[in-house]
Amino acid sequence: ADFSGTWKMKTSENFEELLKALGVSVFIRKIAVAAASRPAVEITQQGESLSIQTSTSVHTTHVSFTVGQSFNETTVDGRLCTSTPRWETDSKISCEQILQKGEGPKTAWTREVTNDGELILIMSAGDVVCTRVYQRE
Ligand code: R13
Repeated sequence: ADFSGTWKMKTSENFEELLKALGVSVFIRKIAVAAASRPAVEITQQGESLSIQTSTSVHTTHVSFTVGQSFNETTVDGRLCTSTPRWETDSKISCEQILQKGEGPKTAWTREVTNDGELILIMSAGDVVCTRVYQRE
């Protein structure tokens, strides 16, 4: 599947609950939630290699990885982890995260491009699931 493009968020569910499950304090959470309501997501892809930049006014992340190969990233609350992305279907990447230090709820994400051209990002922490839907700009 083709994940590349500039994506605009359409809907988001449970993002604040996700941060709460990760132990982010209410003050910081409100800042993060406000910023995360208007992200700019830019994805480039060459075969199995993806580069994803997620920008907001207060916080920007950039990851590059090849599906099937572990890489370092940070969890959404900013903790260093080792991530292992794999194809769940030919249009869905599923990625488990293992914290490099300390303990916390189990975290993971999936990204899927649907038949109607939407990008669905699912992030989880323990049993809390956050779903964010994007459309190409
Ligand atoms: C700030 C510092 C505190 C921590 C944090 C976490 C997340 C975010 C901001 C912050 C934001 C995340 C946006 C995520 C998106 C994901 C996506 C707790 C480290 C800077 C407040 C804004 C947009 O859609 O892929």
